Amino acid sequence: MAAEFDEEHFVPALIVVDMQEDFCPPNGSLAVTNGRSIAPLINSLLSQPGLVLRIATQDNHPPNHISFASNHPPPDNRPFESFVQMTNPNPPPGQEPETKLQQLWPVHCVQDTPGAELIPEIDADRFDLVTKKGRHSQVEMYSAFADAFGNIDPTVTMQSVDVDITSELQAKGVTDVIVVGLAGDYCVKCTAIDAVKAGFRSWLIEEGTKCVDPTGWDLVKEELGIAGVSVIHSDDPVLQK
Ligand code: VGL
Ligand code: ZN
Repeated sequence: MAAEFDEEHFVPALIVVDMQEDFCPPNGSLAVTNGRSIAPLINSLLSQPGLVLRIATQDNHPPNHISFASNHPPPDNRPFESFVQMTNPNPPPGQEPETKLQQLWPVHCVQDTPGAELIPEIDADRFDLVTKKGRHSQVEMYSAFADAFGNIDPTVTMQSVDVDITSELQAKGVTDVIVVGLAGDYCVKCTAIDAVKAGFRSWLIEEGTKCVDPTGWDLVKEELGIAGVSVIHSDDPVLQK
């Protein structure tokens, strides 16, 4: 069930996902077409007075990250095409570690490199909180709520993320999370879905994102709807509150 607007209980936060140089033209190693073009809309959202928390996420990988195609031997090292198996290094107590297929990417957002920086077009001064994710070499982390295995408290054992954003949102009494940024079919999608899992109403602004593969967006929207995320336009009444 998609989120419905509840004016009586509406405490919104904005999450701006991965607006980083490596995801933007002209020089990003994993540039999303027109990625930079959504910055003005994001800045106008950031200036909305009703938000109680404005969060930025940053992909922040070590050089030996499992998602980099170049860290694997041929023939399984083709960015965008190859997959490798990864194993949950932090399985729940008493359970066998789960395995998953990991899609491979060009090297991107390496810790302490220019490609990992937020793009200067975004009004970063407005963020209350910036969180870095994907810091564990053996695990993918598309959303800042949880890694690919759904581990939601990775701060202690996995070094996957530096801030527990669920706790931060709860501490401010947030009911609704509005999600924008890059890329619509990966980190934005997973952030919006994990926000539902974490107990928030979740809204994804269609004009506030761009996809690695724009031709797949309709399918992604179906997936989002099934997961309980509401995909809205930037003129939606929810955003005027
Ligand atoms: C992302 C692929 C790999 C994203 C991050 O920000 O959507 N995509 N790492
Ligand atoms: Zn990444």
